[in-house]
Amino acid sequence: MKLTKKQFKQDFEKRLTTKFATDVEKAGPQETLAAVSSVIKAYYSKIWQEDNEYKDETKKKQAYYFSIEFLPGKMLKSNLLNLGILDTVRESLSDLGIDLDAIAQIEPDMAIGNGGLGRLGSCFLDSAASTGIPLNGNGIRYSYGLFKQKIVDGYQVELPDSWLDNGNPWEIRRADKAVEVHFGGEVWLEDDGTGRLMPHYRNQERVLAVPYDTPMVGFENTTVNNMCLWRSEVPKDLDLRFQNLEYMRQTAMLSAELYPDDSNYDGRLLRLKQEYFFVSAGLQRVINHFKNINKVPVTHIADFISIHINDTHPALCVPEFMRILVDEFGIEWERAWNITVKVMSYTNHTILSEALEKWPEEMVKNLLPRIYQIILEIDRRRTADLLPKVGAKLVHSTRIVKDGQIHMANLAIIGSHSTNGVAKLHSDLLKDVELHDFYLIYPERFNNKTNGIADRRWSQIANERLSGVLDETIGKSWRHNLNELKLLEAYKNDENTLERLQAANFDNKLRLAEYIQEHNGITVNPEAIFDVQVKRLHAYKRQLLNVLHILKLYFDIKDNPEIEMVPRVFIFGAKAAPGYHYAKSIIKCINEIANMVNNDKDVADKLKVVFMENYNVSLAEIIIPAANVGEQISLASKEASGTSNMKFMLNGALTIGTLDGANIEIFEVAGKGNYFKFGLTKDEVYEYYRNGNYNAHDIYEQNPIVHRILDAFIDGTIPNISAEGPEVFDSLTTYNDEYFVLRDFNDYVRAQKDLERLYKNKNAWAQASLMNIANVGKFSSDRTIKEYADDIWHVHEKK
Ligand code: 26W
Repeated sequence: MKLTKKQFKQDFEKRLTTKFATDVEKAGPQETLAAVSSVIKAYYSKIWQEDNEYKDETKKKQAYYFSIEFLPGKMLKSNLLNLGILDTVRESLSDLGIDLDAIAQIEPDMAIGNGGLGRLGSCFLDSAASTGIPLNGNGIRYSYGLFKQKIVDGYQVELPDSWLDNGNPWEIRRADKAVEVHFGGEVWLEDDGTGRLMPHYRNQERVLAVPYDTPMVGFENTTVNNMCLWRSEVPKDLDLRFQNLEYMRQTAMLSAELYPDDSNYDGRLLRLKQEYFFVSAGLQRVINHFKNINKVPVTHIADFISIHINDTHPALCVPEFMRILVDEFGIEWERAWNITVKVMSYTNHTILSEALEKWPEEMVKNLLPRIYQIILEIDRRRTADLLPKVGAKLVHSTRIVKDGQIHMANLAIIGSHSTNGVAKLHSDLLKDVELHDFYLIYPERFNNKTNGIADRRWSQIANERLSGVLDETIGKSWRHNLNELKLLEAYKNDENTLERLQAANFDNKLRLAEYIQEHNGITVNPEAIFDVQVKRLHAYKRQLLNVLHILKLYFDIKDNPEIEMVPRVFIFGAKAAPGYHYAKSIIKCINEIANMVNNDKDVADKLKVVFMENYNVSLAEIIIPAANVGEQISLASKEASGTSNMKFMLNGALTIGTLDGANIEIFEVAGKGNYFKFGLTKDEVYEYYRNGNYNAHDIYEQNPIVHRILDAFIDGTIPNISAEGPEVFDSLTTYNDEYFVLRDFNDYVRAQKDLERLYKNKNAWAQASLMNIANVGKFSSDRTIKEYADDIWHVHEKK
């Protein structure tokens, strides 16, 4: 949009008066932020309204991304950038003595997700809007987002994230579009007089679902899509029988809290309730909208909408859509089923069995009696249909209802026309191993969609220094099309460019060093290698492998304080699920090792270990641009894709990583010599599983370096871990090291040495860094979302 400084200042000052009865001089930072946000909202609202009209008039097909998590982070700068007014607004505010970045910093992170899954959803919504693809989000407006992490005595402590305290300037509450969602009670079927069985209900609990719309503003275009988040409330005309405090509390609780676990299936009733709540409300709204806009029968709905099931949490979309078609529109079962399968598609994000959702039949039956009947009927018909075609064995292994449980992944695969993994390796594993039986039955449904990132946030917003250098070197086309970064390759031997790229990184390191000084009280040397591992804490991600390597370096120094070593700063950011005891123990160990290393005179500034509290999207925006090295060291086959790996690459960090998830594709395009690969391959891992011949204790006994490092956990070398040390030690020895940390240790150390060697050669390192940036184009989520739109949803870009 076009905006002059004069206009903005006028709008801003007026808003301070009309909304807050104050002025530039007297306004506090919260008021300033609120007034700026409110002005910006007015700017995009017009575009939003027009785009909605365009969508309604053209009736073009739209896709809906159902996800129990989103992780957008802060919105102010992203909205400014996308509207094309970031510089104008920054300068205008500066004229008024206001620092935009300081104001932007106090906006709370919208943290209604845990990690990769939610962040991917937000990258997709950003990219869809930016490429003109009609894709809308559907989720839950949790009053409390992901907990705030505090480190106390080295331990993680969880504090509530009440992000709505100062209101949310971006959202619009749409009370007129509220719908009801029903739970429990009894259901029975009666002939409606025409021979059709219709459901009748008694004693159902009613919950009001109120949508809050947050605009997803496209990058310098006219598209504004919607992220619809549902809040649970008590219906105003509540049946007296339910008019009690406990019920009211429960109803309000539905959208109160995000489940802070992204690794383990949690079979709690409230979670199942949340899943049905946003699925039912979302589908009702989508179908209501379809009815209002299109004057065609609902049997044509597959030509107008597409529903995406992001992991299994929204898998109830399948039976709920069937319920609406069959019960509410009176569509015959087989026909309804064909429509449902056409409309639905599903993404799998993990092969970890402990994360696979299954719900006890009794629970589903009691909470969602009609949905339960429909699931049984789907399962019954499918079994009858397939038995003669594929045989009992395959039918049984892929059944939805089995052993008293409802298998949500099975429901999602069977009830949709597309199942995809999130990186090549992961999708292959789904076909060949994890979902092989499904693949045999429905081969045409399986496909890969390698993840991507909203590159504008991770470069243009998070790394303005680098962005500036890129503009000066290759022009600005890369800001619209990340593939244009390829132009940078021509400067691989241009010393001036290499120097300026490194200088940008150095400035970001200074910024991070300052942050670390302020928040951790640790002085770090900006000349050191900034070696970063930021992601949720999970055993399979192997933060522990990183830790063992740090201890190796530490002992190298202790043995020989004069040893030559490129100084390193190891930086961690990680939240552990509150109930994940082992992960919390690792955090404690990291913090105690940090204390030990950072305060050891022998170490001087050769080694620093920093655990950064409360890792979230905003912190990532400070850390990643300052990294030299990104650690992507999960056990091969376990990390479905990873997406921070792509953010590091975009920011010019080199990856040290295993052949897992999207690392493989990153290595492919980064080119030899520009990354550090180590460790078992997925085939070697599976070979160990087949043979059962991995023996971690042998490694401990036979490798003196490993022996000494592990002993440090139990012999008092590392202080203050009398409970956690033995736990970690035992996990690696007695319990045979589930994620092959010891098996990969030697090769990891080797790769780390290669890395150090390259870093000593400033020019060669800068070249490798440049090659990472130049080849990151594939990992823009603009590319990913186009693939979903073309191959799965069949929705089209606005021209
Ligand atoms: C039921 C609890 C639960 C909650 C969330 C189980 C599993 C999940 C997610 C599937 C976990 C997740 O976030 N997976 C990550 O998804 C990213 C986006 O595709 C990938 O990049 C990560 O590799 C994958 O771990």
